[in-house]
Formats: sequence, C-alpha cells, structure tokens
Amino acid sequence: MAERFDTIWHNARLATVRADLPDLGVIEHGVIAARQGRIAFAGSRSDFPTDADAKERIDCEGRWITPGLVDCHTHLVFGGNRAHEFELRLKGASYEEIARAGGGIVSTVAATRGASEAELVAGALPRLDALIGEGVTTIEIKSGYGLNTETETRQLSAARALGNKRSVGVRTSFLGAHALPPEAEGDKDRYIDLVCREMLPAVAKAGLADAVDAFMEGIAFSGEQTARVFGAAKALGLPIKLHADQLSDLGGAALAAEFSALSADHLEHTDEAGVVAMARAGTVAVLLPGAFYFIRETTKPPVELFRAHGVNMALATDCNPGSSPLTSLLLAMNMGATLFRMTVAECLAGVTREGARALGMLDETGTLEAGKYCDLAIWDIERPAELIYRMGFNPLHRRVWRGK
Ligand code: DI6
Ligand code: FE
Repeated sequence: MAERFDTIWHNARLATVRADLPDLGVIEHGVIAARQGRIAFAGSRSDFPTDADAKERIDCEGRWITPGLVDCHTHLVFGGNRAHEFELRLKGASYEEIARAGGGIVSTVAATRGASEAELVAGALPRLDALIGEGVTTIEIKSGYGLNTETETRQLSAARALGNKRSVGVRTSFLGAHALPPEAEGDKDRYIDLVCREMLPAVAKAGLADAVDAFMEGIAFSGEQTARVFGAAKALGLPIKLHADQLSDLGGAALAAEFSALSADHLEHTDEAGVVAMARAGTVAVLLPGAFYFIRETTKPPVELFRAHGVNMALATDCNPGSSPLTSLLLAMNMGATLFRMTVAECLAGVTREGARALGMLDETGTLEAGKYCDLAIWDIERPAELIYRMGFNPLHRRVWRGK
C-alpha cells in the first residue's frame, strides 16, 4: 500500500544543514513529506516512493527550503524602550557609563515592573511578528527585566503566552541575575541569595523556566556569584546558559563550560583557554553581532579559535532595548559574515542547527531530517548565500511550523 503523508513539498532545493553532510547538506531535487507535524521524509526525489499519497501536495517551483530559523538568544519581553539613551550615546556617553549612572537595564526594569502581563505581551508581539515574518519557528525569550519574583514570573508568563498567540516554539530562560535592582542597595551577594532561594525556585515550580542564564560582567555579577546561581539551577535540574565575556574577560566561557552549559553567549573577550574549555564541554558559542554593532564594540569574538577547536557557533539577535534592538535574524547573519567573517554555511547553521543545539533542542528542530518537527522556511532565492548577502530584504516565501 502507498505510504500516506499529510503534506508533500516537492520540486524544491533543500539546505538540510544536516551535521553529517558537508557544508549546508544541499539536496538539489528535494522532497519533504510531513505527517502529524513531523518530517517523515526529507531527501532526494529519487529516494521518495513514487506512489506516495498525501492530503496536500505543494509545488515549490524550484525554491529553496531551509529549516525554520531558531533565534536562540532574545530578551523579547520588556516594558518601554531606550531610544532616549540611544540619543545620549550618540552625544558621547558609553553603554557602561549609562548603566553605572542608573540608566541602562535598570530603566527597563522600572518600565517592565509597571507593565501588566497583557501590556508586556502586546509590546512584544510586533517584535515577534517581525522575526516570524523572516522564517523564525523557534525563539528563546529571557526574563531579567523584573528582578523580583513577581515581575520575573510575569515576564516569563508573558513569554509563554506569546507562544500561544503565534505559531512559534517558545523556550524561556530565567535571567534573574541580569542586573542589580535599586532596592538591593548595592548588595550583590544578598540579591544573589534572593535569586537562588526565592526567585529561581518560584519560577521553576511554576514551570516557567526551561533554562537559567546569568550576566557575568563587571557591571553585573562575578564568577563566584554566577557559580552560586548555576549551583541552584543544577540542583533543580535546569540547564544553564551564560552571558560571558561580553565587555571584559572574566573567565565566563570557562565557568560556563565547567557547569556543562548549553551555551556561552557574546564571548567578544574570551581567551583561548575559555575556547578550549567550551570545546571540551560541548558548549555552543552564541555570537550576537547585533550587540557588537550597536554598542560599537571593537574586540571581536575569537571565531578562528572556535573553528580551530571545534566549538559550534550559533548566531542570534539578542533582541533587547539597550544593546541590540534588532528584530532580524537575516540581518544578524549578514553581520555575522561581515563583522565576524563567518562563512555562509556557518551563518546559516548558526540560525538553524546550532541555534537548536544552544537550546538543547537538536533532536526536535534545526535541520531537515526525518523525525524532527516539520519547521520550514521556504525562500525565493537562487542560492543560500542570498539570505546572508542582502541587507534589509526579506525573501521569505512561506513559513511552516509543525507541518502547517
Ligand atoms: N547583555 C546585553 O547585551 C544585554 N543584557 C546583557 O546581559 C543588554 C540588556 C540591556 O541593556 O537592556
Ligand atoms: Fe543578551
């Protein structure tokens, strides 16, 4: 009897991004078949059963199909915006100066605390829609603008609500250790106690955190404080991620690796020892060229060392109001190539397979392989490099999430 599928996409060129195939894992005369929201077949038409049956057949007319894009590092949910701070920076103030003067993250915290969950959702939706409009099918969203149990919970719950409002997979990360709130009166250790003893257990109990992140930096938390947060996360069985070595080298990459983090993110100032530790631990390097560009960072992440030591590299928007108000993963790829000299294959893998790996979701999405969710982006392009080379142009033809 003929095999039955829900949908077949044929006459397509596939960039499967499979890890076991070279470069982008291209299949020229490709077919994808889906059943119950999952990929049942992704390969060459010559290997596809000729008598296959489907409820729906879609002729892709030679278009390219890639895995649906994964934005594995965003702070999508927040109150207000920081356009005013941007103006101050244009007059000469630095990101760190503004943060130390009580602006920066803390001003977004005030706006976020003042917003209801419905307002947070409404504010984030246009940003989410911009990402979805470019083929994003999975997004990670962090808390970190609440900095108390009530508001961190509200932020994460807004993130989950976004996943119900749109056809997109949402992963949440608890980032209570993002900045010191004003009421902590400069006592970082006491605040970290609150994060470990109250905030983290509360969001974990409510099922609102898929991972735990922290900001390890001079203007944020030390290695010792970060390690305490990680210890608490591990005790609850939650995977970890880290904002590491963004503005200075405090050994964040090595600390993340020591705790077997899924990813260490930013990494502009990471040294070779940190890279080696990440390679050993299998920790993904999440590179965030939007933040690098927006705060006019000049030290680049050690891309050649990541390559040399076999560290997997992902790319993400870091969408946030202060250092990366970016809602385009296509532009993040262009920046990854232009600013960090990543190759076309590295950029595309960075927003698909490696993004999924950085979220611990490689078994579910990120490549075109049977068994994974049928998350696809179908593009009006002649070759994959076009996705990366153009700036501010969106060639998305159709997006498919879980087979639909
Ligand atoms: N690193 C960043 O680039 C963002 N957070 C972080 O830990 C900045 C967040 C902000 O400025 O609001
Ligand atoms: Fe970030």
